[in-house]
Amino acid sequence: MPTDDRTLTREQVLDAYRTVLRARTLDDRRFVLNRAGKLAFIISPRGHEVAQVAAITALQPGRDRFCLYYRNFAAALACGFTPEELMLSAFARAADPSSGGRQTPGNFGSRRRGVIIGSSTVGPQIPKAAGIGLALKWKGEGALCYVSFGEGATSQGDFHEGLNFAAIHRCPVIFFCENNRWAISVPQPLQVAGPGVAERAAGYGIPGVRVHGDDFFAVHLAVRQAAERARIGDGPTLIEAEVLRLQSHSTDDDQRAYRDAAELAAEAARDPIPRMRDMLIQRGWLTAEDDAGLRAEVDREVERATEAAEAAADPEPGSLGRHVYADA
Ligand SMILES: Cc1ncc(C[n+]2csc(CCOP(=O)(O)OP(=O)(O)O)c2C)c(N)n1
Repeated sequence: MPTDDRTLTREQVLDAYRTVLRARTLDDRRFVLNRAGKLAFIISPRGHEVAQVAAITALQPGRDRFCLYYRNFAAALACGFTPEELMLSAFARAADPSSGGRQTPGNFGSRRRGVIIGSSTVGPQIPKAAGIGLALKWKGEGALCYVSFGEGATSQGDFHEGLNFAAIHRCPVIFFCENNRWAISVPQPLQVAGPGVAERAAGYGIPGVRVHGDDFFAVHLAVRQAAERARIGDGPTLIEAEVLRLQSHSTDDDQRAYRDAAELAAEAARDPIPRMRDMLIQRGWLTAEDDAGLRAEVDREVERATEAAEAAADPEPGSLGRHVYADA
């Protein structure tokens, strides 16, 4: 796969790396808070971060629309959510911008960033993105809709309906599958028939691309090319990024119960973040001292975000029915 040096500056790639570090550091902190009984439930992006940030870096938050899924913590940061906002959501505080503390953390929503809130159900964001894509095509502004999901979601009817509709109407949509090979405890061969996800694009007559999700430039290039096609009216693309699930499905799961210990150890040794750091060092874009400095800055940022979110107010109990029942 060619790299994509021509379109990204050193600053943009370092900025992306900072976002990746933010996602990981926030995730580590959320785990500690969960174990301390302060956060009820979290879903980790661990292993997916580089792919998520590389993809969003090829798009235009504020112009494009984003239908993210619950594992898209790093993607949400790349779309412009701040660490404090994501912590407000984790603590279910009133100031959480996604839902005012009402939704499961991981259902990201922000009107000004074009992030369209979803639900925890697997798959419905996919046909929704196809419809949004059609609306964007009618508006003729050259914007596109990006939608992400796991490989397990590709066995849902929603996936097939969404791809079919977007392909027929040549909607400007990027279907981005983060394939970590597990749908909770169900491995890919028991969930996805056929050789993989990218091949499914052929059934709808659209391009299907498979990329290594730990290769920042490869993911970025695949998404940029899909975006170029979408913006000139060439329709949707399906991208399958191969990623690692370095954590259990959620804090309510323990993957050691159903995954081989040797496989887990081998995957842990292939963590994409050190790989991205080494790539930056090899290019002369980062030194080990820069890296340490950056990590210390991100640690402080996450510390501040945690303190602010923990101290923030809960939603008013009297507002419990808001957005659920019509206001009297
Ligand atoms: C329609 C529906 N079925 C089942 C579930 C329970 N569930 C939540 S996440 C999940 C696994 C999805 O796996 P995948 O799409 O591969 O994404 P991943 O979580 O691995 O990133 C399942 C079965 C759900 N939320 N919605």
